[in-house]
Amino acid sequence: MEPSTKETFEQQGYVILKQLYTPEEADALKAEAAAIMARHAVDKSGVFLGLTAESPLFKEAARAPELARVLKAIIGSSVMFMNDKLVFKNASTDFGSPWHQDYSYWHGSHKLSVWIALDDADAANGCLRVLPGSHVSAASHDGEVADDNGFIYRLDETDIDASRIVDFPAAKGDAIVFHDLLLHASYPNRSGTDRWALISTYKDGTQPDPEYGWAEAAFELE
Ligand SMILES: O=C(O)CCC(=O)C(=O)O
Repeated sequence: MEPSTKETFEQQGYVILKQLYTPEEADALKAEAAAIMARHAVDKSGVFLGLTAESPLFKEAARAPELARVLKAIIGSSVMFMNDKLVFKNASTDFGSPWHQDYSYWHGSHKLSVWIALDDADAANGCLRVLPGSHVSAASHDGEVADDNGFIYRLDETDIDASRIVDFPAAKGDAIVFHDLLLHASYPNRSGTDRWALISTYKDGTQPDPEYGWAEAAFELE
């Protein structure tokens, strides 16, 4: 028998959703993100937080029926959207994100992130990389932080067993839902063109947490 979505998630720490959005929907989200960012000063970190807070299109995407179905299968019936961010790599912001667990950034209850390709992504332009099964324990994040690229919590590359890494080459619209202890990173973008991704974070609405200032647009999925 095929493992269920929840079983796969529990074993690997992630599940892949091919074409969660159509290429046209991914293009529309990218255009909307570009318009939002044009209204703001955007720094070189390659991260812009809070798209759903500004855009009904992003709110619609955050509660897409297929996504809600998968999140409820993993989390249970009370699923809270917390916030989203655009992680944009381009010709000038081209560094690979270092290995890390998102849990380091928020603590509290465990959360799920959904990384969604807004451009086709592969090893040449910075696709996501994950370490299956690494979500079962918290790792020590004592990597060197001297490059000014954000990601204050990170592991040294040498702490990662390279033989276990799985790359996630994605067509735009593909998504990966992952546990906040799953170790992940991305390749540098050596292509000179865009590699934009949307990352949305969700939690079990029944679990207590501190007030998170970053979760300004939180809402419960229907
Ligand atoms: O798309 C990427 O480069 C990964 C970004 C990431 O892991 C994060 O922002 O937590």
